[in-house]
Amino acid sequence: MFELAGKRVYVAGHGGMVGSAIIRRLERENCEVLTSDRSTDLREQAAVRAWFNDNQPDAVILAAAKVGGILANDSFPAQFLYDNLMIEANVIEAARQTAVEKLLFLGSSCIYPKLAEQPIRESALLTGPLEPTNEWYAIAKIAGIKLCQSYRREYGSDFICAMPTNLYGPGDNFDLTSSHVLPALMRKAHEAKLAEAESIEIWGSGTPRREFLHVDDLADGCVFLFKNYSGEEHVNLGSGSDITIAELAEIVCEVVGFEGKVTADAGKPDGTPRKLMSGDKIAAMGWKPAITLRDGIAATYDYFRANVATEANETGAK
Ligand code: GFB
Repeated sequence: MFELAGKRVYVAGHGGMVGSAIIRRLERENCEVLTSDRSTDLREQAAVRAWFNDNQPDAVILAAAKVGGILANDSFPAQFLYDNLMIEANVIEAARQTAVEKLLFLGSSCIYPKLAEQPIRESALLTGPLEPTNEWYAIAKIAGIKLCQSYRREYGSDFICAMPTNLYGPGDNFDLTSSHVLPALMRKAHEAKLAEAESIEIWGSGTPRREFLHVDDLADGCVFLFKNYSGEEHVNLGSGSDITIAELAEIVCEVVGFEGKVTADAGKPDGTPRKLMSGDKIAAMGWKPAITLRDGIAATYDYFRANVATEANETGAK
């Protein structure tokens, strides 16, 4: 439905894990990719308007966001709400003002009620209370969906929304205080292996279930939707299966080669008990993910070792 070839496509958030994966994927589309540098603060309306007026993109993929794991979400509620509201409002409005032909907004599976029926269908949005640890981020993302829907209704803008599940892959944040679970466990297992430690600690009980999608699959799904979907309802983008955090820790330890124990820190939050999304809607359109969790974790570990694990870590190994 939408031809990307020959188009000027602005990827907002190109420096992040998602934005950089989308740029890698767009290399196969024969389009011109535009990015903005740090001098354009997407939270500042005037700066965003000026960038759009100067660059006149035909299409926009809005992957810029303040993101983080459960602790970061819980610790910085104002930043997660304000930054994300401002980024999405500024980019979406500037896209309308400059007559952008198509825009894709990226949300998050945390928009759904904490106790939503599983697997979670798109229609579960706004049917129940949110998970408290990330309701600030969730409300900002729900506002982004509603902006796209309202612009579609009022202005006829072809703005669509994708809801990714928990993502991981190259370019992820491996900082133990602000990251999501998968990169955190990878770093813990890697450092424990080097230090010949007896155990690593996971947060919470280890029983929550999460669905993980490799960011290259996410990027492929986004480009698929960009080309093939035009509708008001957001579309889930996931892998279709979930595992417990304890099971995830086991796989990560196997891939990393850490053979010690995994212990649980019950003082840390579990968050939502389960978050498996239904992928029926995008599957019916003809898209499915390609990267298995184990392969994706192995590839991410290669990335971690090459780009994140410091020389000091490696030479510290016995
Ligand atoms: O990935 P994560 O931080 O985010 O945590 P959420 C997932 C689960 O892993 C929680 C547990 O039950 C954590 O308690 N966990 C165990 C750990 N060990 C660790 C660890 O070392 N680090 C981290 N970070 N978790 C986020 C939301 O929720 O998901 C965001 O806060 C966003 O808003 C994102 O939606 C996709 O899945 O709980």
